[in-house]
Amino acid sequence: MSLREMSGIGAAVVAGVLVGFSLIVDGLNLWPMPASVSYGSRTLYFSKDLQLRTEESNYSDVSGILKDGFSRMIDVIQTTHVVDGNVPSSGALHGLHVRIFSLDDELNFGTDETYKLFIPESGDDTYAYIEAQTVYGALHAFETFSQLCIFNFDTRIYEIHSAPWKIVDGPRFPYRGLLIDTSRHFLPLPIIKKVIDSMSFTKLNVLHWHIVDRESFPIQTPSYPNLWKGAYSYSERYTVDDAQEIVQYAKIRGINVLAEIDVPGHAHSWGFGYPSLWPAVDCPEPLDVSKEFAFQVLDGILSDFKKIFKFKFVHLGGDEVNTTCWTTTPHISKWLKEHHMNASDAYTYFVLRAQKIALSHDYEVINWEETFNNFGEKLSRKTVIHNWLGRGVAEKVVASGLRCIVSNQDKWYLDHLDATWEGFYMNEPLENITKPEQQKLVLGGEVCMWGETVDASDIEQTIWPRAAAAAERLWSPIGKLATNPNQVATRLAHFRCLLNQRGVAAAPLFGLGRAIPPH
Ligand code: CP6
Repeated sequence: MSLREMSGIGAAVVAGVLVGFSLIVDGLNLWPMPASVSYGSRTLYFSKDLQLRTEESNYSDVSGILKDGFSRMIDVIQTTHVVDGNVPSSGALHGLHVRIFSLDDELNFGTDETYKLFIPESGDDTYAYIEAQTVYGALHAFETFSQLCIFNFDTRIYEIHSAPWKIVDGPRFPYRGLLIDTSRHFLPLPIIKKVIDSMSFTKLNVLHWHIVDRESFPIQTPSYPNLWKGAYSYSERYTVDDAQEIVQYAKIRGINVLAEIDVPGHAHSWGFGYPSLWPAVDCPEPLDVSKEFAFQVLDGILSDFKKIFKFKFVHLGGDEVNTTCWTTTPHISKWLKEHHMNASDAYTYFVLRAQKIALSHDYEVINWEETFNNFGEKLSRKTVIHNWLGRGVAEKVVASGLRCIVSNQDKWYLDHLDATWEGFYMNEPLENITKPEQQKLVLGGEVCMWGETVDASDIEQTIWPRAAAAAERLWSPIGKLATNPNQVATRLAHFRCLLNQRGVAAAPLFGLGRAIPPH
């Protein structure tokens, strides 16, 4: 099948949804594909006023996460269409009955995200039934349910085809991330919120917020209030309240926020507020390893972060450290000699000391892979290594007993505009890792939207739909994943259109990053 034919089928499928053909109603249009799906051949109908029932739940929803999630789902399916038709007396769906076993709404790494969704064929008082350990599993069930709802333009009501549905689902990996970078380009809060919304549509669960880098320091840190003098401008900054708002906005959608502060490289902007952190004005990176003040500032930032970012991990970077400024700046080279260190010892010293500070604030640490490649055996055993440079790294990391997150740049870097969705789909985090105890150490993966070449104007269409391809890889069990990406092109094209309908500027599958399709 040629590319052109393929995109033609994508369009036909969308037309199928719009006019209510039964063409697409065989469960193929869920994204990501659930772990287990079965369905029948009956149709259910609903218009407005789907009810939420929660009796038999242990969870009491004082925080409103369930109720809000339910009304967001209703909004997302009803804002796209004017739903004003009458529901036939037979086959009416009245609502969703949700049963949640866990009492609390704590969200963190490893929170149970499994759910079961049963949609019966019909009865006197027909309710879909959701069971989940936590409210976050129930949110995933709502998302799956919303993807089964098909608007009928003739009757102007919603239909659910192929009932009864029985879906038993949960994630393949506990860590399913997306990196955004607010240092290279400032991203206004509404844009970050839109990214979070769209992540919830694909069941991604970690927003890796690369907040600070060499270009700008946009966040308020009360312990060292001059740091955000390194922002691009007075208004391009995040207050503590803004950051808390992001964390809360993400939390009620089941998404953790991983804060990154990348040291000792990638930290030029710290010195705009505190110039003594630079080795020299004309040689400003990495942070001055000889100064106690550098570690005091890091300690201050992490104590500020601990009040905002409740995820059990913090990311301390540690990549791309060029130590030239340490050896060429007289006071630092003197300090190195006094401490019997060469530049690479000093790099090790800085990263290990930064780790200790984070551990003292009760964070576990994620570091980029160079730290492992250079001095892996010295790292805290609580370290998670974040791969980016190459493939085959996860293998070595887990063989050494450390945990790993996979983001190899050849496949999962969204800033590589020529990286294709097929490449995103086919990137397998467990490649060459066969021992079950080592497989468990691969926490998951993350797609990275570095900020040098994107901003609020184009971040959405650069992320989507390619991030969705990775999201299925990270969610669906290996047996549900296509062995050839062509097998999922139509379903992904359909999901891409769904994103568009929900106001997400997801690019065409055969648009971004591709040469003009052949005729
Ligand atoms: N910024 C930081 C970056 C990158 C990294 N760290 C990066 C390097 C190479 C490519 C894309 C991004 N921009 N802090 C590497 C982890 Cl190709």
